Amino acid sequence: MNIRPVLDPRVAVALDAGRPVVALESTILTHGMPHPDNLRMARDVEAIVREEGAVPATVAVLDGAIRVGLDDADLERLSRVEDARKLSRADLAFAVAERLTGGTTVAATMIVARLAGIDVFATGGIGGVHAGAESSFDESADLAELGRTDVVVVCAGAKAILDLPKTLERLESLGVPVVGYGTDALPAFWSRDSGLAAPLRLDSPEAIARFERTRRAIDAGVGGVLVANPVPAAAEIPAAEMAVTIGRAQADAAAAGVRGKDVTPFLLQRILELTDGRSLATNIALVEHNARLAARIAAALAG
Ligand code: PSU
Ligand code: MN
Repeated sequence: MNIRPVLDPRVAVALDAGRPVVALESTILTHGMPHPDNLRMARDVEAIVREEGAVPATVAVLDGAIRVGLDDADLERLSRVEDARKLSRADLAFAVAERLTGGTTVAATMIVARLAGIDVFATGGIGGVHAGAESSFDESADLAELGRTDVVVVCAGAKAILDLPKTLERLESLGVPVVGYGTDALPAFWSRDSGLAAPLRLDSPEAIARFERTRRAIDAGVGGVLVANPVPAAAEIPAAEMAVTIGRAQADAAAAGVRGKDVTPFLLQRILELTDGRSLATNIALVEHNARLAARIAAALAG
């Protein structure tokens, strides 16, 4: 027996017709932002994808069903579920077998997007190698997924709470192309410039579509591409300013003994508190910006 994802009718029709579809993750909703900002963000992001002529497909697991494309009632419910799970690759089948409800991470959303036949996916920032990974071994499953699953992932770079040089090294080892969009610098989520160079650079959705078609023409099973789209200048918090806040949040996480999948949500929440909500406004702005670019890439790939 095959367990197929349940496609929203609008998503199914668009995929059948070869029209652009953009997958969206849901851990950002269940674990990345507080209610009701998370719901507003999810609605705005879907509206932006539609405005660009593509169909949004938010991915989540609801009562054990792998869903691709949620309606407003689903989004509303998911935005307030208290005990929603954070579902990465290791958790997906478990959530289905145990009929659980949860948000899918970048890794799990990539898996589901590929199963559904969706080529482009927008998120905020991917997970990566955590600071102190040389002793904790904490590396997000997002990296290995990028190495094996064929999806174009649009993000604002890796979160500056991570060890960015190590994250770039791992992506290179895994064979993942990292493309700065319109920039030579690797963006760092809240900031436009991490101080590190982006390994590759492309300047238009059409160029990204051409690159993606070329990758597939050379080899199936090429893995993901990471498109790093800098946060709009008006919403950015400069890296030097973020560094102090991030350092405090990391120290608090260590003192509280936070581990495993709780690390990322803890740090995001703590940074939100320490910046009085400014980091949240930046986070929402960059996700919306990524959704728009992802829709344009999906259109270029479909055209
Ligand atoms: N980006 C955000 N907020 C988030 C995340 C990303 O702005 O909450 C989530 C993503 O779902 C990503 C996950 O896949 O954090 C990484 O968690 P971990 O480091 O435990 O793999
Ligand atoms: Mn981890």
